Amino acid sequence: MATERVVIDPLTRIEGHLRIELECDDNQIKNAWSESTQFRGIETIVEGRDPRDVWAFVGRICGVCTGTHSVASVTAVEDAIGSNPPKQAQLIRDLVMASQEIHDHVVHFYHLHALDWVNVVSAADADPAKAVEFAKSINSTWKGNTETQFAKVRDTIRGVLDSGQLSIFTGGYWDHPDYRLPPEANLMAVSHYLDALQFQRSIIRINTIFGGKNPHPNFLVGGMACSIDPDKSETVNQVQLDQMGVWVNEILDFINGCYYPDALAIMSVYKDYFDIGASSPTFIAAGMGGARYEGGTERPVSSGHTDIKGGVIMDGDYTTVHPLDPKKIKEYISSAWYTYTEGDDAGVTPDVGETTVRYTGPKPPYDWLADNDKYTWSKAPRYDGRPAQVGPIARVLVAYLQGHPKTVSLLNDALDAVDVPLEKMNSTAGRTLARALEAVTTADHLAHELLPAFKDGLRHGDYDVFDPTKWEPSSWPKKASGFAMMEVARGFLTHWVTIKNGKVDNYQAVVPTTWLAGGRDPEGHLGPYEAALASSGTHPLVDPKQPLEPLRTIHSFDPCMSCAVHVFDPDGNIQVQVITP
Ligand code: NFE
Ligand code: MG
Repeated sequence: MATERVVIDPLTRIEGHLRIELECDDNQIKNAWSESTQFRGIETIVEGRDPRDVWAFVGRICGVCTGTHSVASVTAVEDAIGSNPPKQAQLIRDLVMASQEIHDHVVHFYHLHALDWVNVVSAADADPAKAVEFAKSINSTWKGNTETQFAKVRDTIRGVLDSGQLSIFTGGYWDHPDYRLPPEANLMAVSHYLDALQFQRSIIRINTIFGGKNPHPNFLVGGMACSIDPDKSETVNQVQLDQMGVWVNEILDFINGCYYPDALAIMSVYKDYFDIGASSPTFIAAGMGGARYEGGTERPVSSGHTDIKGGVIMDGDYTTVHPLDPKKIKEYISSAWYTYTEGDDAGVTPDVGETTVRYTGPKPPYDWLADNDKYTWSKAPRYDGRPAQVGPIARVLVAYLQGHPKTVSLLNDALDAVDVPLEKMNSTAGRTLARALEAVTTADHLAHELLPAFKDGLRHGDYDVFDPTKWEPSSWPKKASGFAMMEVARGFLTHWVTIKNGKVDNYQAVVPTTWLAGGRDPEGHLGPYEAALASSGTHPLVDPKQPLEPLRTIHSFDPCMSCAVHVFDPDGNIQVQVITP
């Protein structure tokens, strides 16, 4: 069979603009290109500005992982100027980041990824009583698992189908032959999809309390902008802390009783996806999810999971975790529309990174980008020359290999339940399962470590949330540089700042989705999205008009192109142009 070119553009149920070009043969993907078609350039916007303002600009890199870039920014600036935020301020940032991560994982699983596995149309045929039985059989303890609720959802779905307008479910590949769940499982999952809409709206109010609003909460170089005192009406006080306790309990109920059992059960049904979508076998994590990590290897972790260190799993060797050395990070642009003073095949470390745009692609509309060396706005970060996977899968593997008790016991149980070995976590199903598993450990950390530590500080009268000693630029050196390492929902995030005479001289963000969605490097290594689709040569694509299988694999990374880069056309020689749901 002749090689067939397939373009998926836009790939939807993600944040931002992603185009995937594929070459397929015999219903299998043989080559793939990950193309970010939107330029944003926020790194250049902050040059010349007051470093204390940068958090507000870079926070707008993304509305999905909202707040993460702001926390990375204030941390990098504090590293540069030598500011030390008080412990309570650090704990507030950790609470905000942990809530954000849980929120993000739930939105991803139910609203962005679940419909790759769950068939909404089939749910119309379900028996609500049997759906309750199904929920019990997978150990789902969620309060929404009632016959009344399931009947209501089923009737709503029937009504929507009868109307002929599928609303938020329009454009799904509902007659694709590879939807495998029974109607009752589909009904339960759609019901949980709707519950998750309420849940994510409710729990993120933790961030509105500490950050004043959400998305884009307020932050502050040297601490936090919210004052705290349990006894005052105008500050974060006891009433709000009690309310937060209620939301944290909701988080535990939903994650442990709904999200995790759903993800485990669904991935068990699609077990062959542990053999599909293996990607770059190097994994980077600065530590565990739900915690913030300061500075370099030489500096201690300020708070959070102090028992887990940053680490790198190299080249698929699951026996050793190497120390994480941020000096080994370089960004390449040989496949991206930028230029470097040293030449476009150079690798540049982010402390002296360059963001010089040079678009050399075709004038839109275009048919096919991959014939050009440069085909994306996303740079290609490499660790010691290697493409690397970041995100829940990297964090879970690094924590597991370092013996983090909760991760070890959960992952061992999960691997037993689906009956696959550890190495198979490098797969489409593995990434999805790891994200759910991490939601459990982060919820546990939030409820049982972070919130109690914060309240304990209050009990001892510790209301201090700001270090004023380095606020005035006159207290800074003439030239300073700093960086921050974080773990955010999609993975390993670093921000790098150079300050000269009180202004930002250079700013670089090396972002999880840039690690994952970047294209080829000068050595020809594929980026992780590309490798997941193309490196095996056997990734299925049964019907190019309904590219459900590559969608499952790309969604398993939880793409956010707005973060990654901080026009398309349906005509021409392409055999299939697909608009995805
Ligand atoms: Ni826009 Fe982000 C996260 C960051 S990802 S979502 O999580 O940083 O690349
Ligand atoms: Mg960048």
